Amino acid sequence: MSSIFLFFSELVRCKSIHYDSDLPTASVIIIFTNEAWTPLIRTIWSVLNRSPRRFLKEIVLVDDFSDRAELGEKLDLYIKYRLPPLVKLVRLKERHGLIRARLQGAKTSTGDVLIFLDSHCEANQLWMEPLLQRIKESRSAVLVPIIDVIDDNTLEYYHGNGRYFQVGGFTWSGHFTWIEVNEEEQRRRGSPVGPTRSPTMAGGLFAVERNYFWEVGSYDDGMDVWGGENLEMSFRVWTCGGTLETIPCSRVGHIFRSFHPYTFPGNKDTHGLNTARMAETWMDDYKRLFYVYRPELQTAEWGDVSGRKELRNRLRCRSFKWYLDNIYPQKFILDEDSVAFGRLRNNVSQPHLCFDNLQRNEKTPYNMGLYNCHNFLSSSQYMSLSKNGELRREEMCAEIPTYFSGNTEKVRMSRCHGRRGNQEWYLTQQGQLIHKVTNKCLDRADKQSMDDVVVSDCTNSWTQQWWFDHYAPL
Ligand code: UD2
Ligand code: MN
Repeated sequence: MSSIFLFFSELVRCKSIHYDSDLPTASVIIIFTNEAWTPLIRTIWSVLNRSPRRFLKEIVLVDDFSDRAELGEKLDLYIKYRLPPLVKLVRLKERHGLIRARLQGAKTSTGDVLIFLDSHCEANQLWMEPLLQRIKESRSAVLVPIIDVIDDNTLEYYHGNGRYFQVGGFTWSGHFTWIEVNEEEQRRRGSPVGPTRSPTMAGGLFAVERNYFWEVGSYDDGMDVWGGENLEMSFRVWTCGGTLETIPCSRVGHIFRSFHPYTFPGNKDTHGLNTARMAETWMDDYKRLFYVYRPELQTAEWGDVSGRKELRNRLRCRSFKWYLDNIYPQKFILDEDSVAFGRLRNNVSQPHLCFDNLQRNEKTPYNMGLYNCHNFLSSSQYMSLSKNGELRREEMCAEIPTYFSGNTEKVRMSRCHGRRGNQEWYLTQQGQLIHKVTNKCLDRADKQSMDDVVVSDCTNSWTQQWWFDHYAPL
């Protein structure tokens, strides 16, 4: 009942917003390689049907060298006989990947605003006006709609509850994540449907003023096929004077797929290589944390980024530290927001055992493990004791179930909630790590490599002495 009410009220709120009659025009750029016929056609028709003609200057389709038969002559004929002349098609003569395909689309476009879409989307009602209106007010705002889910099996459009949405974050491994809108931003934006600042964007669906797109450095054309360009653009826009915002009244559905329906020429890890280019250019010293997760990329062949660094200097962009402090202050910095970090080791007997996530999936809660200490600091053994007393990894914090009554209990890693409680620990001079609420100590006990780590009653035992690699100066 209440969610229906909320959905209704957000919808009404969005529909009651006034949009100017003289908004800038838009070129909608849809890139594809070997897209299936029906989602591509669905994307095109949803844009045609749901965008006011006076603002829709053109739709630019960019074929990134597809070889599916139906995308050849059949598509040419469909465009010629079934679609209005404002739909244009550019065919690339070799496979360029989505980054250079979008660059080609942008070069071809003549509208005031560029709106990029993936080739398996459905633009919803009133999707375009809120984007154009905001760009009219702020030409350096790069905008993303709310991305609704289209089921990849049934192709059904899920509308969500109409109110709740997340914005973009990132992991130190260089991946995009969805995060909550923090409280400060909820206050700053004023209305639940107001433009909401987002630290990063997913990448596929966004609007940008055409000249600003070029001014702020378009894309890194040294990036291949897929991946990484979204964080690159996010960090670049924020640090070089623009903003990145989610516009809640603009909604576009997207088919999220669990595989890539296209090849990666040369079987390259393009996401990794592109992200290394991004880290080298934009992350300053913080690239050290990216390389903790991706050590092999430090020496990989990600090519020359001097041109991108020159761009960064020319635009006098701010530092990555500025970005972290001002745009993503809630982001946990493993080695800066901590009183101690590194491997967390018990030395009582050989082999030394270290905390290790044992490659367990960190998206859901898991038990913390122990493993022989590596002779370097690998991501699987990286632990931090945060300034708020969390014993944590990037997003997951150690806790002990509150129903704990016996002598020993496993250490559970759950999403950090930032409210201390059962996620609060402290370190003693003797190296004990004590869980505050239960007053129990981390204990190696009789455990071996690959076992789960436990807490038990505090004693003077050496099995309860733990050492971090690094301690912050007091
Ligand atoms: C997400 C983005 C996607 C892109 C990617 C990171 C959303 C909804 N999607 O992955 O746009 O930013 O993250 O790079 O935010 N394509 C080509 N040539 C290629 C590969 C892909 O033209 O070599 C096209 C493809 O047909 C599609 C678009 O690029 O239209 C994005 O590819 P995707 O849908 O496989 O990426 P996705 O949604 O998993
Ligand atoms: Mn996609």
